[in-house]
Amino acid sequence: MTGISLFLGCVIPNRYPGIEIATRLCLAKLDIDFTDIEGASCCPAPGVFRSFDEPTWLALASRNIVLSEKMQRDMLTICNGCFGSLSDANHKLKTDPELRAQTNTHLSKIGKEFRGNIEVRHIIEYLFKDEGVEKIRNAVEKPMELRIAVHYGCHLLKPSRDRGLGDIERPRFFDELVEAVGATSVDYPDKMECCGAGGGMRSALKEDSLKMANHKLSRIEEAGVDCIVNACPFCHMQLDAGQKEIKEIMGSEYNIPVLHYTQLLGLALGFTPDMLGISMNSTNNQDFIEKIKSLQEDQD
Ligand code: 9S8
Ligand code: 9S8
Ligand code: COM
Repeated sequence: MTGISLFLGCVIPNRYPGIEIATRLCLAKLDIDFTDIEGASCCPAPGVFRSFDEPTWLALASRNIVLSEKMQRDMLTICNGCFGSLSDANHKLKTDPELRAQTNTHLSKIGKEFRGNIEVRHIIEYLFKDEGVEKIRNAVEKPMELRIAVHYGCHLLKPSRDRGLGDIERPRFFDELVEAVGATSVDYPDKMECCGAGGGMRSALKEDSLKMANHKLSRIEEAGVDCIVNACPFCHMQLDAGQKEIKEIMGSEYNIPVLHYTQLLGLALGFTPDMLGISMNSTNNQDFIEKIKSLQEDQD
């Protein structure tokens, strides 16, 4: 199999296009062969579709997988939700002949068939396993000497029996990728807790969902970091736009910058904050942008 296909999902192209640009710039700079998936739809979001109707979830997810099968490329996701949905669907359809036959009946109406011959990947485990920390470290042009709170999010690691990513209570692979760019991953209490957005929480129970984000943000604030780094646009939105909403609803005030890993990596690979759309966040910390610029200039 040569190369990968890039699955963008919904939130990144629509809400945080800077993350899409950052991903494209990083993949190209690392010489990773990637291509777009023409005609891809929503994965669909696991917390919503899978919870309501499994056959519909599998039909929609398998249609996306088949588009990548046609190109003979593994699928690269840059969102925990997309990874959870597509890799779980792929796994189920590969291992359950009955579900596969049912799903293929739906797919046949649009002239498609699930074959089960590709893998679904998440950019963090992909960079860690297939590219390696050493390659990232060697590619860094502007070490990002920042103190960082890493937020894994839930669907990257769970269900753990299917993910095979080792210790899910104290994982290290994401932290190692963060440290490869010259940063320090700062430990903080309740690091593995959910951001509160997933499973439809952010849409259905906004206040409860923000309570969870508030708890997480307060722990991160106490740890004293320059920014939060995540690998999921839902977590990104919750922790970024959520800071404004928390201020309005609960009064707690934060000003913690939030980056997707591809934006952090992009900075270390020499792209400017503007090129990576970092100021398109809701929580816009000008001091942070200045700090990055001066870190980048020092190394010129
Ligand atoms: S697609 Fe539609 S809503 Fe979303 S971003 Fe990630 S999960 Fe898949
Ligand atoms: S954490 Fe819990 S379910 Fe999830 S992955 Fe992204 S959103 Fe935040
Ligand atoms: C969270 C995805 S990343 S969902 O809200 O659970 O579908």
